Amino acid sequence: MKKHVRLGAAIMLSTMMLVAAACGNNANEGSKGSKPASADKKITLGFAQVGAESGWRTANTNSVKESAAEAGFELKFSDAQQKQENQIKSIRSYIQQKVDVIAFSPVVESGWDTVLKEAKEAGIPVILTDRAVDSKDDSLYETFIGSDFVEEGRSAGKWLLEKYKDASGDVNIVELQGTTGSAPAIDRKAGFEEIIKDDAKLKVIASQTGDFTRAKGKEVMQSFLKANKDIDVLYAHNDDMALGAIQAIEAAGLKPGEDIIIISVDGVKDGFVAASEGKINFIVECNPLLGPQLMQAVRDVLDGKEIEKRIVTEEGVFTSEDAKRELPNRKY
Ligand code: GYE
Repeated sequence: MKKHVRLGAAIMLSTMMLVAAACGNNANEGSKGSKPASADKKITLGFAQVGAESGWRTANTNSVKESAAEAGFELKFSDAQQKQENQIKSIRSYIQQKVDVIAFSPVVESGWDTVLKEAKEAGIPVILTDRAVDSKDDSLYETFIGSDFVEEGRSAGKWLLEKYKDASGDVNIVELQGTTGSAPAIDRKAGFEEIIKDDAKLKVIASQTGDFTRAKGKEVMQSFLKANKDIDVLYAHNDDMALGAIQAIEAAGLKPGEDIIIISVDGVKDGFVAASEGKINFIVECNPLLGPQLMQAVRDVLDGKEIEKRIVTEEGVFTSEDAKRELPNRKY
């Protein structure tokens, strides 16, 4: 007993010493360093969002707005309705308004150099969130915060490869691509193809864009079903398109998740509901909650700190069973 008391006291003492040492360090830092630049004035952040095309996007917008408010930043927010020209207009207006930092999620990969150069000449740092640009000159932006979409496509492909490894005969796959020319559509397609090419019986028999929306997902799936008698698998680049497709599959008298195996990407709440009902078989998560990392990056850039050119978000994968367990915890 006594021994325990003594041990406890020793632990407490060393903890106190550690805490004191840590406090001492902070105090030292405080006295020698000056206040960070970002603490001097109210920071204005201009954020040019893609649109409101999906559950993922809504969660992403909320995360940006909430985190900006928490950080005490003034947020200027615009919704480009999935049109590049609208995003370019917003970025130009942020340059004119002399915001401190511009952040945006580029709707497509190409065609940004001119406006990015304008921001650079105006001395306004740019942060990319969620989607990448294909600019050769990476001095045009400070960092790109977002998921590894190629890896997401690979995860989808790996699950399918494993599922059909002992099957005989062709596996006919239809693919609903995201917005044409967008980083997630290009990369999720490429990652998936890279994996499934190892098994000749896995065949993509039709692939078309559904623009990341439910309405388009439904419409394109209807045409896939009309044109193809024997669809085994649907690979949808996001949950919303998968959810639209599920309506088309059910309307055609088929059972989603059984007659047609469904894989999607994102992991928003509605996707999880469908997965827990067995209608989606596999979801690759893509985390939309980028707000906190973005606000940190804004501060770091303004404080002149070194910042990684690429900040990758962490995410997981979920089967129908996992989705059932995880559903009560999904916040978005
Ligand atoms: O997967 C999709 C959204 O860029 C990662 O955009 C994002 C994608 C997301 O519309 O649902």
